[in-house]
Amino acid sequence: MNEQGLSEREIFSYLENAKSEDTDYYRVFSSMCTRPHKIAIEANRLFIEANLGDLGLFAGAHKLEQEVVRMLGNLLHASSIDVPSGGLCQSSVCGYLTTGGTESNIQAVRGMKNLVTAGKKEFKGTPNIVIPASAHFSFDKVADMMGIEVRRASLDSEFRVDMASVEKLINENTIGLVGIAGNTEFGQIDPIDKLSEVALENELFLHVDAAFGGFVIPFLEKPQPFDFKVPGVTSIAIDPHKMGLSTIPSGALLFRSPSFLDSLKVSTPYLTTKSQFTLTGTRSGASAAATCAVMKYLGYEGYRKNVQHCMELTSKIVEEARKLGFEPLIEPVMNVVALKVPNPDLVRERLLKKFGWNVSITRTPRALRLVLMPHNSPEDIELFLKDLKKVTAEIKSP
Ligand code: 0PR
Repeated sequence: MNEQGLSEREIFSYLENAKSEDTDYYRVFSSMCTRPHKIAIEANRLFIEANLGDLGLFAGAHKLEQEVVRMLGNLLHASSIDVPSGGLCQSSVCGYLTTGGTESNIQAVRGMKNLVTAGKKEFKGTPNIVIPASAHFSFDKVADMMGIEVRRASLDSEFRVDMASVEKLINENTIGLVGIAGNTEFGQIDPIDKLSEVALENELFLHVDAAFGGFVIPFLEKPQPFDFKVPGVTSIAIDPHKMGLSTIPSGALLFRSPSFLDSLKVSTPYLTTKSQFTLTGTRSGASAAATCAVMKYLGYEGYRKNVQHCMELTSKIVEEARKLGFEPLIEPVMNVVALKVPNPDLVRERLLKKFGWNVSITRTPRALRLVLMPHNSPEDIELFLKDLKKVTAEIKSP
């Protein structure tokens, strides 16, 4: 730090300089985040100092958080849950706003572990969870932090978790299963109803990672079952800072039962509240305000239009890519496309270096991964495909 402060002009010129190195989401097909909605930005500013780590001081921001949990509960069919309202819960759902999918996934598994431990179950070895091989790398952090073995089930030819593989991996030390509703690389949805049957049969928890899909699937023409309507689902991660158009950091974790929140509690003797069930202490009230505002502003109709836009872009890119001879790995389920192109790593590099397109690559098999987000337009797709054609032709005959 410098001894004497800089002038406002100097600071902002310094900041502008740094900002010029950021992308503004133009030509970005690699991100699951997007520009926040203007309403979310305004609401965020209004609550910039609010700390949800000390609820007693920020009762207004806390009300907004509870309202978001209630609205998300409705979106995810929490009405089908039969738990008493009040206490830790908003109507029939319990949960809180996290920093994103990573924190939600960590806390969901921590809840499973604490509940099983409180039930005094004896383990013959390390407790484990069974997750799909396609799960987000946040579960590597779970494995690292929590003394839990993370067992990865293989995928079927459509990149959904293979149920036979899940059943084979379950043993007497298994505490829970994870299904993904909108996996990071392919946008595929695991068979949540089948996972639910197995979870109920074996008395296991079932966490659904809908960090990306939570704001997509309910607005598709034919939504697949993935939420609390499915009886075995015990928790859901859903991220407003992805397809929810809120500001970063905005995640949410919802539980079917208040016992989960209870199991996460630590006492906070000198705060305005007696206990805390969140992972982080100080939390952004601005994020709660932003999410609340954008959800109320857009409503179901607004999000439906948002998803429709992204799905139209998805259909367009698949249709046009096929004309160039590039097939998708699967028929897209949501706004994520993995295209089979020759030498995808080189194609990716050249698209970026020559034309400034940001795309990513799936792990296995390697394919060109495109996430079609609200910041993309039909014109972008046309330009992108022209450049893809040039780049792939060049690679074929250098
Ligand atoms: N679960 C799923 C299914 C996800 O796709 C992600 C993130 C997470 C959990 C973790 O969420 P947080 O990163 O909010 O903790 N998926 C994207 C990914 O890792 C996140 C992302 C977003 C990456 C924008 C890059 C980017 O520019 O690919």
